[in-house]
Amino acid sequence: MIAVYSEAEIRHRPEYEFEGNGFVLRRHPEAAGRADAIRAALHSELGVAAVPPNPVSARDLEAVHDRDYLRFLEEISKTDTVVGPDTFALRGIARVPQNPMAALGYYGTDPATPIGRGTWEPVRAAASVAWTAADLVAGGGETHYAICRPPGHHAGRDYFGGFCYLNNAAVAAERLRPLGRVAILDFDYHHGNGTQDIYYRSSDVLFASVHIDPEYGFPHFYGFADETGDGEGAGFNRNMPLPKTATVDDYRRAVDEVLVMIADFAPASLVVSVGYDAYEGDPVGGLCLSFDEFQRIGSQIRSLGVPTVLVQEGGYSMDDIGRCAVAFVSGMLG
Ligand code: OKP
Ligand code: ZN
Repeated sequence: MIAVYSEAEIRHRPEYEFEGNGFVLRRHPEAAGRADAIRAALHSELGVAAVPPNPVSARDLEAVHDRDYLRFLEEISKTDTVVGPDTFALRGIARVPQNPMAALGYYGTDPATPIGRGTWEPVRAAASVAWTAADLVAGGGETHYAICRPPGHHAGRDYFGGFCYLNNAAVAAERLRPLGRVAILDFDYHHGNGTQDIYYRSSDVLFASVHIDPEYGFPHFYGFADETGDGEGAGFNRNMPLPKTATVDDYRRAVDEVLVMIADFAPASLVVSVGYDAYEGDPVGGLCLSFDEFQRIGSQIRSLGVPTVLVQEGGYSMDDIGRCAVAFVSGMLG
């Protein structure tokens, strides 16, 4: 296994997120050092070495994202002050404001996802990391780890939100798609609404996710069990929402079920949106998963026997994400 990691990722430094409960700003949990903590732990504990990415092309980004959205992100990232949406377009508003401060509320889903000078470079670096790891998997049929930061699974074709700007998992999936059917397994604590949305009408890319019940947790409006795909994609989307009180057995049952579905789908390759925020000690999520449970999930995924790109999403315990990653990867390596 090779880890792909870019030193540019650390230059994304969101300072605050808006918390509705209390109407206050609080310290942003998507800490700059997250990816490097994972890189360092994988290297020192498991001897997994990290390589830098090759830059993702505009064409490969446009396979996932809307061109105007990409242009908007790149331009607004040049701003000197940190900016974010404060007025949101609801229910299918079609007109994109000319004023970039207003357009933020068209393209953004929440005030937890700030943009400032230098956002574009690290965000693009994370997409490059995902693309490069997928390229290595495509070339060698092995499993590799894209240590992406910021995460990507809440970003859609033309929107950012939930700490995400570009959908790294979809960038990886697009690199693998020409080789045959792609399954995406998302076990981040939060539902991967952006990834679901990108592939909702596709039958050659299966999206399956285990996550907190959206009634209780972000992204609130997506991730319910009755979202099963649309048109040609009907039957190729699977959501397993779990209550906050879910036990390890509940979690295992949900994972078992999506793994059966993925095995039946017989994908040529697999993308895993890896989140460590269902870890019992996570400050943002915090479900019931221990280190051992991450290892177990890793070995279950390994037993699918499919070449896999691991794409980093959430996980916010700076004390423990390294250990979560080591446990998960030791399961993946067998
Ligand atoms: C990103 B990933 C604050 C709500 C905003 C956003 C969570 C984004 C998680 N009350 N929370 O899936 O780990
Ligand atoms: Zn998450």
